[in-house]
This record gives sequence, structure tokens and C-alpha cells, in this order.
Amino acid sequence: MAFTLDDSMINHYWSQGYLIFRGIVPPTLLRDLRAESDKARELVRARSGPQVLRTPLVKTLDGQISMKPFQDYLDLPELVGALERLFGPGSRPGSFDLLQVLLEPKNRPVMGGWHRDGVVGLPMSEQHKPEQLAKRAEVWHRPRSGNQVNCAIYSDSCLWYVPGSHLRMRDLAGERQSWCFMTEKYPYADSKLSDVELERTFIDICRAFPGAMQAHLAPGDYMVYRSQAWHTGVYAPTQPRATIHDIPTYDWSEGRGLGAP
Ligand SMILES: O=C(O)CCC(=O)C(=O)O
Ligand SMILES: [Fe+2]
Repeated sequence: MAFTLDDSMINHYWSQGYLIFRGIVPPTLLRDLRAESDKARELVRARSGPQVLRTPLVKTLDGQISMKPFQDYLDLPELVGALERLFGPGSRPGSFDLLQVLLEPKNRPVMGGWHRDGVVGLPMSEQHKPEQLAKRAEVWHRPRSGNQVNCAIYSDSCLWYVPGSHLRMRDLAGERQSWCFMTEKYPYADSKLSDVELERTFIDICRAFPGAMQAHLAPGDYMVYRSQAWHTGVYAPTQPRATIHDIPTYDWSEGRGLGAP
């Protein structure tokens, strides 16, 4: 079944903050993406340890794995067509300058922590200071800022997301950053919980977050989302993950697509 993007989907994207192009990557390409991502997982684990959650930029693995399936993905006509409808002519699924593959941990479940991208480096006490809000307001609603992609090569239910939270800079009661994994020690590093208990703990934290939904992606589903919305990942060793992570690119030339960034 060929994927087509209709107007209600475009409205869904801007109002809810996310959209899933179901089954847009064809099985033949998925097969090739799996083969190269599986090689990448082994290479990256050998280098960075069993708990590594993403590859470096895939282009840095050139010579060790084939770039061809990733190039085919970036050129996929159905995907390019859908993104051009969403973001304007000249839009593309991403580029090798940012393309990574998200991986499952080998040994222990991991949670990323609830956060909004672009804000996560600041302690929550700083996030709502007028000068911070003013700075953020400059880019918050730009249609071509903060769009991020998870394209599932295997089934992927790792991402939790709060639809609609991308529209407001103010947070509602209960919307609290879990921890800042960029600046704080991971609080579960020395946990004595079993793997299943730890996984359940993370799922409970996700379910308790107001308005949160779990994004379920089947192989070949492409999810694009506003990354300033509240989101987190929960990763379990029992669920293989190889999910392309990238940022769409745009044609910035004047008069095209959605106008000024
Ligand atoms: O693992 C994911 O799907 C989300 C990771 C994340 O939060 C991010 O890259 O901003
Ligand atoms: Fe994030």
C-alpha cells in the first residue's frame, strides 16, 4: 500500500507535533538497512561498550559498512515527496551530516529522562527565566527548526511523546524534567533492581507523565516530530533497535516552501 500524505496529516503534524508515515520504507531497502545497521551495532559496541545507545554519524563508518542503503533512504522518492508536501519544495529526509542509528543497550534497560530538546542543558529553575523564554521564543515556532526523525528499521516502541506540548513554552503541572542526562549522573547506574523491574519502573514513570503516549513504530515507519515537545526514550535489551535518527533538510532559497525560517 503506497503511502500518501493528505491535508489532515499536515494539520495533525502542526497541531499534535508528530506524524508517522506508515510503511514508507519498502522491504527490500529495509533488508539492506538491517544488514548494515547490524554491522554498525557490533562495531560501535566494540568501541564504546555494550550500553551504547547510538552510532556516531553513520558517514564515519564509511569503509567499514556500506553507505548505499542509507543513501537510497535519503533519496527515497515517496519520502522526499511526503516531506516536500509537509515542509515545502526542496525538503529531504535528512543528510549524512547528522544521520545516526539509535541502538538498544546490550545488558540493562535504560531511560533517557523526560526532556524538551534545546532546553535540556539548563536546570529547570533556569528554563523559565524571562531572558531564556525570550531567547527560545525566537525559534520555537519556526516550522523548520526542531523537526527530528525516528525511522524504524526494526519495530520500535522506545519513544514516549506528549502531543501538543510543542506548541507552548510554558510547562503544565506535572511536566518536570526527569533528570538532565547531559549534566547529571544517571540515577539508575547502581540500581539493584532486576532488568524487568527496572524496565517496569521506567514504563511507570512514562505512564505517569501527563498526556504521554508511547509511539509504536513498525519496521519501515517514519516518525517526524517537533523535538521541543516533551519526550523520552525507554530502551530494553530484549527489543532490538536500529532506528535512523536525523533532521530533515530544507531548501532555504527565498520564495520556496514555508517562507522564512
Ligand atoms: O531515543 C529516542 O528515540 C529519542 C532520543 C532523544 O531524545 C533525542 O535524540 O533527542
Ligand atoms: Fe530528545
